[in-house]
This record gives sequence, structure tokens and C-alpha cells, in this order.
Amino acid sequence: MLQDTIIAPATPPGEAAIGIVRLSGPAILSILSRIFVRGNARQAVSPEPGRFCHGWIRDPDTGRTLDEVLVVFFKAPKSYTSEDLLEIHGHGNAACIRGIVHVCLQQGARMALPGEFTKRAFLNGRIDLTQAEAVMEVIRARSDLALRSALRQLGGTLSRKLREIREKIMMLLAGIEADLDFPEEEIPDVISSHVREEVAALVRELEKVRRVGDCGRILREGVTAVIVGRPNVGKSSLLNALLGENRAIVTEVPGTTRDTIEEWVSLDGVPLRLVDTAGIGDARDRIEEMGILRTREALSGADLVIFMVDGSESLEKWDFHIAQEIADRRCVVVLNKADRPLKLDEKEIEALLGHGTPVRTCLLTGEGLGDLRKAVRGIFFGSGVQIEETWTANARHLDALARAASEARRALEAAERGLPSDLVALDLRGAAKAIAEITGESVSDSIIETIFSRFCIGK
Ligand SMILES: Nc1nc2c(ncn2[C@@H]2O[C@H](COP(=O)(O)OP(=O)(O)O)[C@@H](O)[C@H]2O)c(=O)[nH]1
Ligand SMILES: [Mg+2]
Repeated sequence: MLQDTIIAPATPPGEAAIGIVRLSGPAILSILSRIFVRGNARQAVSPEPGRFCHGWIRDPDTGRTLDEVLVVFFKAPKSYTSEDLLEIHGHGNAACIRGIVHVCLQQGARMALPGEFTKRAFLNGRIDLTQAEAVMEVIRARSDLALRSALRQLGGTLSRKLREIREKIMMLLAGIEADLDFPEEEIPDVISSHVREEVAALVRELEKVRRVGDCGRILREGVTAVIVGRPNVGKSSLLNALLGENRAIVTEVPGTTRDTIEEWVSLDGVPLRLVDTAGIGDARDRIEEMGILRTREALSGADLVIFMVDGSESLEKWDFHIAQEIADRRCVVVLNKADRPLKLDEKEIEALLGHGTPVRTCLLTGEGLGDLRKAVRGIFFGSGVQIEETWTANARHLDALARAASEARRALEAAERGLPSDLVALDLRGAAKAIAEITGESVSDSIIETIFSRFCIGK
């Protein structure tokens, strides 16, 4: 299956200093010998591995010169694909690139599918599936933090961690199976308590990997934060303050904001999609009614709720209604209008509304905005997760990790209830299999196809 030689442009079309075409597969040197003329005719036509070599690409059928180029040859297995690989660096002109690709196709290469170079690197065992996925994460990263997280994953940090976990499970299984082989030498208590501890540690470790990965996902996709509260507490003022411009209309008239307003802001490197809403309160007309409906819609898609109350007034029924509606959500409570005397103390507000210590702000002066940033960041990167250790989880990873963790938890339960150890082993094997899916050691062809089909051509 891998015996053919593939080709694709590696740089985008259009005017540029250079344009690169890549080939991978067994036939590249014979193709090159027919289309490449070295600048220095005394040198051998075959380029030395890992060195730039200057020359001309000619069409052997017409004798026409297509471009002046530098070629670099990477000898298997020391290449991106682990196969013989060739880069032809021509001029950044679509016609030059087209000419080079065309002549290579004529000499027997075939156009590469999206992601086929990286797929070969994976199938040849140079990288695992999480690293292959990281290649596209690096290319598509839209923020500095997302890029750093993708680069760590590409470097194999996650792969190593998962391999480590899988080896631990294998050791546990080996221990359990050794006991199964010699049931007469039963020392069940000692072994099961030891196994139990190890399985409990495994559950914790899997949950941590998942949390860290989810933070990476947030760095990539951004956090959708929805500001809710009664009319007139200062929601639009908060949007404007975090944005640093007067995006939303702010007046002392309740019901000023009728539609939802969205803007992206960077919160210390964390991309935040901030949504200002009409809020929730008594609607006085149909427009306000629809605004409240939209607020509820926005709330349902929020990763984070910023719940704002006016600290200079007593809490009202709507404050309690909102608190109830968002009871189980990730939330920060903001106690605004700190320039006025506080009607309720922070402890009371915390007790009445839940959701931890409120942040006090005054949006007329910007007081407390720093605390709010810190609180928001803490919600995603608190609980022992450092931005420096994140990796970029996608739905596939999170799903497999959730299965691994739930199998491990089941193993723990079985061990705690003193069930036969082959049942514990069964669940542990399930956990190991889910992890092998993430790294690609055990994964279906159709999943592999789907992953690489999302790549760009030439990668
Ligand atoms: N005194 C005081 N007034 C504020 C503060 N923040 C906002 N306001 C005022 O409260 C009113 C309502 O603000 P707005 O942002 O439109 O509230 P929203 O209806 O929740 O969007 C406006 O007159 C703001 O100037 C604050 O911290 N202190
Ligand atoms: Mg408003």
C-alpha cells in the first residue's frame, strides 16, 4: 500500500519568495534523475542526503526548463514520513509549482491525499496518533498559548504520559494474572489492598490527564462567557471595560440592552468570547421578553457564567431566580457598583447566591477588573492545572479518556467490593484499550481516515 510515491505542493499558491513541492516514496531518486539537472555538471545527479543541492528542473519530453531550484533529499528512515523524501524548493509562483508537480506526475508520482505525508509518518511508527493530530493543531493554532500547547503535544509529552499509564495498567494486570495462575497460594488481602491503591491512583491520574487536556481545548476554542444579571446592574459596562471600548450602549435606563452582543477578548492569553445579554428580569414589552429569551439561549451555551449583582441595592427576587437557574454552572459572581455603600456583605451574598466569594468591581473606575480576570483564569486553570502542561484535547481524546476513567473506576469499585480479581482485570483491560485508541495503537481504520482527511494537502 505504501509502495507508491506521492507528491504535493507544501506551500500555499500565490506569489512568494519560494514554493516547495514534496515527494515521498521509493521512486523519488529515479524520478529526480530524469527531471533534474545539477547546476554543477561535474557532480553526480543524485543529491547527498540532508544537503541543499542547486540545479534546474527540466521536462524530459520537451527539454523545456521549468524552474531553477534547490533540492534536499532525506534518506529513509530519517525523514518526516520515515520514507525517502524529497523537497524541491522552486520560486513562489503557481506556474513554477504546477510545472514541477506536473512533470513528477508524468514520471510516475501520484498526487498525495490530504494529510498523507503525516499519515505515513504515523503508519511507519515515527509518531503516534496524538502527535499526528498535533501537527494540524500547530498549523491552526490561533493564539500563542494554543500554539505552545500544540507544540508540547507534537513533542510527545502526551504520548509519553499515556504510554506510562498504559504500562502501569499492564503491570497491574500482570500482577493480577500471576495471582490467578496460582490460586492455591492465596494471600488475597495483601494483594487486593495493594492493587486497590494502585487502581485508585490510576483513576486520579486519568482524571488529571483529562482535566489538563480540557484546558488545552479551551485554549484552542476559547471560553464562551455569558454576562447575566438583572437590568441595570452594569453588564454592558463590564463588556465595554473588558473590551477597552464603548461597544455596547450604557445608560441609566433599565432595559437598554435588548439583543445579545458578542466580542472576543484575550484574558491573559485565554481567548474569551464575551456575551453581553439583556439579562433576566420583568419584561415590560415584547422586545424585552425576546431579549430575556435570548439571554437564556446564550446561557445554555456558556462555558462560564459571569453573574452580576448591584451591591448597592438589596437582592431582589430576580437575583435569586438567576442564582437558581445557574446553580450547577461554572460561575463567578460580580458585585458591582463598589463606589457606593454595600447593602449586603460579601458573606451574605456568597450564602444567598452560592458560587464562592464574589468579586467586587466599580466599572466607573475599573476597580476590581484585575481580580475578575484572575478569578476567571482560576476557574479554568486552577485545580492544579498549569497552562504550561496543557495539551490540546479534541472530542475523540476526551471521549476515550472518559471511557478509560470510567473503566478504571469500575475496576476500583470491583476491587473495593472484594469481587473476583478476573472482573477487576476485565475492567482494567478496557481502560488500557481506551488509552491505546488515543495513541492509535489500537484504533479502527475509519477513525484514522477521518483524522487525516481533515488535514491540508501537502502535510
Ligand atoms: N455608580 C456606579 N454606576 C455604574 C457602575 N457600573 C455601571 N454603572 C451605571 O449603571 C447603569 C447601567 O449600566 P449598564 O452597563 O447599562 O447595565 P446593564 O443594564 O446591566 O447592561 C449606567 O448608568 C452605568 O453608568 C458602577 O460600578 N458604579
Ligand atoms: Mg446592558
